[in-house]
Formats: sequence, C-alpha cells, structure tokens
Amino acid sequence: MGIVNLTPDSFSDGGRHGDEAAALRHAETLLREGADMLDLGAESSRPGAARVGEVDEWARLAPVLRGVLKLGVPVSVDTCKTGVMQRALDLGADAINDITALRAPGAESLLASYPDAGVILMHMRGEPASMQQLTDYEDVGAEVLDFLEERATKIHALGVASHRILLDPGFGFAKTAAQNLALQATLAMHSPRHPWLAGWSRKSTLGWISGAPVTERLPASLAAALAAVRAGARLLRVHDVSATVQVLSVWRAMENARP
Ligand code: HH2
Repeated sequence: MGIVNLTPDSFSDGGRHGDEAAALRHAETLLREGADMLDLGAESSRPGAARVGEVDEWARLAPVLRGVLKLGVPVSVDTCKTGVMQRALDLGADAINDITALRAPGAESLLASYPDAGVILMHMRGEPASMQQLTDYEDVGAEVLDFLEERATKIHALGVASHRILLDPGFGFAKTAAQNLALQATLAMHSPRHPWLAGWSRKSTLGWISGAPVTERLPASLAAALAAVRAGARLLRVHDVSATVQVLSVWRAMENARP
C-alpha cells in the first residue's frame, strides 16, 4: 500500500505532495514502483497533530481522489470522520482506513451500508494530540489483539462481511517504542482472525532503535517491513514503494528457494 499524504504537516512528507498535480504524479510513481493499492490521507495523525475540519479535509481529498480513482487500482481513504467516509465511498473509494476503528458516531452503520467497501480497523488510544500520554498497558499485545477482535466482531455483526475487514495494530499510536516491538512479537505468535496491516514506514520507533532521523529511515523501514511480513502481516503501508518491493522480492525468492 503506497501512501499519498495530502497534508502540510505529515510527520515525514508533509507538504511534499500538496497540490493536486503533484499528488497525482506521486500516486502514479508509487504504482509504477509496484504498489498494489494506494492510501490517501488529508489529515496528519502524527503525535500532537492539529485536527482538520471536515470541509477542509474533503477539499484536500476530493480532487486527488477523483484523479486517483481513474488509475484502476484499489484506493483506500485514511480518515476518521463519518462525513468524509461517506463522500469518499460515494465517489468510488474502495476502502476506508480508520485509525479510530470506526468509533466516530455513525461510522459503523455507514460502512455496513456500502456492501463492497473494505475497512481497515486500527488500534489507538485517545487522539493523536494526546495519545503518547496513554501508554500504560499491562500487556500491550493482549490488549490490542482483544480490542481489534472485539471491533471486528461488532462490525461484522452490524453487517460488514468478514472478508471486508483488515486489522492494524497501530504501531506508533499510543505506544512506546518497546511496546510496538512487543506488540509485533505477540502478533507473530497469535495471529488474529483477520489479515493485518503493518505501518512501520519511517516511524519514530525505527529512529529510537537506529538513531536515524526521519529523513534517513529507509533501511530501518525496510528491515521493519520484512520483520512484519515474517510476523504475519499481509499488507504493508509504506512511503518508499520501490525499495520495499525490491527487498520483498529478493527475500521471498530466498525464503522459497529449495536445495
Ligand atoms: N500510520 C499513519 C497514518 N495512517 N493508518 C494505518 N492503518 N496504519 C498506520 O500505521 C498509519 C495510518 C502515520 O503515517 P503518515 O500517514 O505518513 O503520517 P501522518 O499521519 O503524519 O500523515
């Protein structure tokens, strides 16, 4: 999954694809590099990020979403606002990627009413502005897995078919670096009942481990991508598609080779 951020303030690429033409060019580049799908976001969720109103979020999203939907690949929209979800689905978005796991009023029933839409349910506590103060867990792996299974069960019961649901442990969202690592180790041992997505790309845990600043975390992101696949991740949300595809293809060829 290639990331297309339409924000001035994303943690690693804020303002880089600000205008519509630049964002479309970026989306096309990610597809040429081998992305299977695109994730469009117009509100940053980095720790401490300011909230964006629904009107402004949609104004950033709509023109680029219209263009990207013509590229013929699945497109998810990264939003936690029910109104933005509805407009995106009406325009033809294939999935909603929600860092709040459809907890906004009306979001669950909205998704149930679009029978073909996929949904990514992510674990987070609180809001991006305050989430890094909410990292007190007894057992982060068990708590996140329970949360995701509960959300998936509820949303399935409301009418979202099981095969439409993807889970995401939410690396970096209300978790310390050590908790992110423990969480992935738990997922490696206990796979959830739905496929899961890993979003490690350029995140601060990788800087904590390697000492690399955000602009120099490509090697760290690639190592994390491989570790996530090995732990069972089925989808990788990444900024650097070309390098990720290359690393995965070599790793897979070697993993599958037989004497
Ligand atoms: N991470 C970010 C944003 N959305 N969605 C899911 N499902 N999983 C993630 O790990 C995830 C996400 C943060 O990355 P980015 O979009 O590059 O930054 P920002 O939120 O600052 O725009």
